[in-house]
Amino acid sequence: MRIDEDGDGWTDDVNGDGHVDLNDSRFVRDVVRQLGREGKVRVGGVEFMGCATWAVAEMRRFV
Ligand SMILES: [Ca+2]
Repeated sequence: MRIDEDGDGWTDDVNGDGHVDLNDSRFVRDVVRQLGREGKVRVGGVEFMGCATWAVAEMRRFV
């Protein structure tokens, strides 16, 4: 999973600090984990890949 709402092919500054870096991946990870704790999604795992600005999660919506 990568947040790229402006479609420029790069991860967005999701935490709004003006930089795209590992902290954005951490932010996404924390949001995904929180959604899992709240029972809104089922999280299979969250981890970072090569590029520090990528976060990967496996999520399945409850049906
Ligand atoms: Ca940021």
